[in-house]
Amino acid sequence: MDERVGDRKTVTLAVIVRNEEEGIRAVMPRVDLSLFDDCFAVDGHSTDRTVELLRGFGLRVYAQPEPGLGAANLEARRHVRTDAFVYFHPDGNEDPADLPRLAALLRAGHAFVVASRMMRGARNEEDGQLFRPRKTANLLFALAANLLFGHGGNRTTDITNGLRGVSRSAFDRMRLSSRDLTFDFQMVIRALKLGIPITEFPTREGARVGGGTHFASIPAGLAVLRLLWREGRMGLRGVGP
Ligand SMILES: Nc1nc2c(ncn2[C@@H]2O[C@H](COP(=O)(O)OP(=O)(O)OP(=O)(O)O)[C@@H](O)[C@H]2O)c(=O)[nH]1
Ligand SMILES: [Mg+2]
Repeated sequence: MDERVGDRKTVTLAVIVRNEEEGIRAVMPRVDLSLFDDCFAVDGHSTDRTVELLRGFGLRVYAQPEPGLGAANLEARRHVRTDAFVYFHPDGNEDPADLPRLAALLRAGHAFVVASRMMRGARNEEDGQLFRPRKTANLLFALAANLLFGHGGNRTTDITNGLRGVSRSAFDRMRLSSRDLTFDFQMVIRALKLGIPITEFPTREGARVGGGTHFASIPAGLAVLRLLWREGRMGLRGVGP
């Protein structure tokens, strides 16, 4: 729990997006913006109608100054004025029906809340397949992070799901620096190192609606491995200068 337990916290929705016009058309009508005290988007210089569509849904849209998913997430933090905020990606993978639960947990004072695709009751995009390389890699990285950095029973089951919320104070304590796709994993590692409780609930991952992925699996896995190495070298409780 965060400092002022019992107080009702204010929460922002931060939509993180790059070239997702089909996803936005399909997903944003199902997002209840009234759940949040503030809503905006951070766009990665989309070349399709993403920005225009988001403005049509009443969102302020900020262009990220540096490239990369992590850079977009850091830019989002600069515009948050509420106690906590939620990252949401309207490409079809994330279920807008999870947003009330995320907002409620943050309002109740939970410092870091992750929708997990890997726990009991959840569904991952590879479930139902015989070979699940992405899920297996994800679970192995989670195991490594828990063994290396977890303490006091705090643990992760899903290191990379982008649907998550965090209090502003917990986020600032994490001193995050990843500019690329490793940002989500760095958040989890820093929460483990700092003993910031990770609250998870099961989610069902949907299929991407349109467009293509921004991240190929093998380079993504290697980047995550390098991050794990760097975080290990920084010390089991170290979060950098
Ligand atoms: N602002 C911003 N958003 C990004 C950037 N890269 C990816 N995104 C968004 O982040 C979300 C996650 O990227 P995806 O390409 O869907 O990654 P993924 O979910 O692992 O891959 P899929 O299984 O294909 O959906 C999507 O909503 C993207 O539009 C970026 O550099 N800047
Ligand atoms: Mg996706």
